[in-house]
Amino acid sequence: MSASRHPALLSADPELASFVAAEEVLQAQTLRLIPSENYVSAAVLEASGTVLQNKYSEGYPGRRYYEGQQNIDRVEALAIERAKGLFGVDHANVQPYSGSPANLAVYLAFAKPGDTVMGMALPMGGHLTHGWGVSATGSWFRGVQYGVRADTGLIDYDAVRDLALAERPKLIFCGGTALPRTIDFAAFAEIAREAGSILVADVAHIAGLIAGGAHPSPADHVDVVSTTTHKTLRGPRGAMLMCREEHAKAIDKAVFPGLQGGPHNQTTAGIAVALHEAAQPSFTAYAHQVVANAKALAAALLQKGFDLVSGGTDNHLILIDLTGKDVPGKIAAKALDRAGIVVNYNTVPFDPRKPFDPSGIRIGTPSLTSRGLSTEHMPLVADWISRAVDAAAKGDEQALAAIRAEVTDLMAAFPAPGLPLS
Ligand code: DSN
Repeated sequence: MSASRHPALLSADPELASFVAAEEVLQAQTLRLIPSENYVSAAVLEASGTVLQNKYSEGYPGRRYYEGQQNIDRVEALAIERAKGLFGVDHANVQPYSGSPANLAVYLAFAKPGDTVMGMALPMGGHLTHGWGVSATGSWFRGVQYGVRADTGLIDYDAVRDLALAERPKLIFCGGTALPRTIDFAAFAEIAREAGSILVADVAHIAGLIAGGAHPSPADHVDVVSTTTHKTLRGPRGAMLMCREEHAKAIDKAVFPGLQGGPHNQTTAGIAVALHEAAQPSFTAYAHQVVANAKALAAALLQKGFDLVSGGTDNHLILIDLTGKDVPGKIAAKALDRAGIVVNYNTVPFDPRKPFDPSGIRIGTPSLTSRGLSTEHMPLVADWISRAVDAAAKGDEQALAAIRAEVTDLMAAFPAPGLPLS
């Protein structure tokens, strides 16, 4: 960070400013492969740090509990209209603070404590808030969970249907955090209809791909679409709930006053900008490039002898099963970090190891695609990952340092959106 980038911060709080500056350098110099992260544009960054921060706005546009909302109403209404247009939905609520509160609002709208709810098990690729035991959603509700087939790593829709018909859950969640394959929303809709359940598509990971036409849309199939705004969608840290008109009141009431207080207006503004950006042809190209890069990276990793859950990817995400490499996920992830490649360790389906020390690593291509890397670079990325995992097995810190130098070199040629340094 230069003094001119955040001069007021630098002068008021040099210590904190130095942490931000260090993070800017880290984000510029490293190859960021965490599939739920991205780089927002300078415009999104600016919109997220405005005087909109100074307002309290409990309520909704035109129906607030505070005066002085002339401009805030316009900001929120714009974000809502853009969300509806981009995702083809009747209604959008842009106030959820993030993905977990958004999902909790769905429970509040449609279920009572103790009701049965159904989602994908966390170790199979689901999300905590889909009824997993350690989450409030799994202790206040009775969570029943589906998974993937051991032989294919794919969702077994017949098993999902059998479980849904046996349990008749109030809510069924589809989507998750470690799913490398296309979600068949129509199949889930048929199952939910038979079981009499409300169907929720949690598309947090793939919202940008949906917006860009690189993944089928759930809009015509599900009751509620829940998404964060900061992953492939490339907005600020926030969330949205979208639904058909018939559910609009229940959703709005659940978000406010059911669960939250005043919306974070500065975030709403950043979401509005991100939605505008996501409606441009360049974003369609971006979304397709994310998938093309992930497929090319998966192919290159397979060539290097890696075992990938489900054998590859249809989207932005790849789940590497390191069982055959004799390097567990956490050791590999930490070695990759030292090599300048940022990933997260992750459970793989039927993982014999514990979640805090699992067998896999999860990677994805949203961030590197935002920097302009393309399919031609993916063999090199796979080579770095392979060399780093080998180095981790041997404890070869010199090899990791050599990879880090190569990574820093390449990243310098691909400036990151929103960052001054590269
Ligand atoms: N933490 C998010 C992810 O990394 O996928 C899910 O909430």
